[in-house]
Amino acid sequence: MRKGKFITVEGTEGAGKSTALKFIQDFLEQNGKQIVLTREPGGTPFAEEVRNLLLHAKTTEKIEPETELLLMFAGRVQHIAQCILPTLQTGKWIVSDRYIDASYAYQGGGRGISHHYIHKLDRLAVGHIYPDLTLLLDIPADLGMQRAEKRGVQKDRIEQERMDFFVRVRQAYLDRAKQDPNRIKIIDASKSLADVETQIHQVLTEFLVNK
Ligand code: T5A
Repeated sequence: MRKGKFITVEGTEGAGKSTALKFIQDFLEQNGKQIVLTREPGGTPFAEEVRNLLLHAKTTEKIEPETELLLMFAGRVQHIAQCILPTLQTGKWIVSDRYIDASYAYQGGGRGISHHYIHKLDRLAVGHIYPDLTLLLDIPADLGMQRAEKRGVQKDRIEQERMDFFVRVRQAYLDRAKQDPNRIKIIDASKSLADVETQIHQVLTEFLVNK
């Protein structure tokens, strides 16, 4: 049985997830919640190895979109079984940097895999382990990339995609938010950090009142 709540944070590259996660953790802890921060791909030792393969594979061989998708789901199954469910059962809250919506956005919108294909895997591998709340940090793809590039960190395999890939990813995220507005709350991440934090504060406050 799930006693804790499950929150995910999503967005295109450079939307400010890492920055927002710290704010979310602090806010929830100040409100008496015990938080476990995790991420996808990754979140368990084995799933982190899958992440490494996905983002930093040494081969120059073309990685098929379906291979990428299935690896995302392989790591997710491990993450759910070894981290998410056991944590929620203890009453702690999970805050995950990305989860299922990223597969629809990146492998669906970005890579062009059909919704039907992803949905089938979703039903099989994720089932009812859906987040209670998702914060979608929305930012135009070019602005997100500018911010990400400012950090001066070397790009991983997916970050090296062309701009039109990230434009499609963003659109797929927005489409999902439209389909599930009760769960997915859009945060305008193009605004200043203070403004973004105000928006997140508002969404979390409402969530705590209504949960
Ligand atoms: N993936 C993942 C899939 O393809 N399918 C899947 O199913 C899943 C689960 C994972 C990759 O895997 C893909 C998606 C990704 O490509 P990741 O670890 O989530 O990668 O990393 P990224 O998306 O690459 O996240 P980044 O670390 O690049 O971006 P963040 O965390 O969104 O951005 P952040 O917080 O580092 O901010 C970027 C810069 O902007 C500044 C920050 O200080 C920082 O310098 N900033 C702001 N500047 C001005 N105003 C604001 N409001 C700002 N907020 C932050």
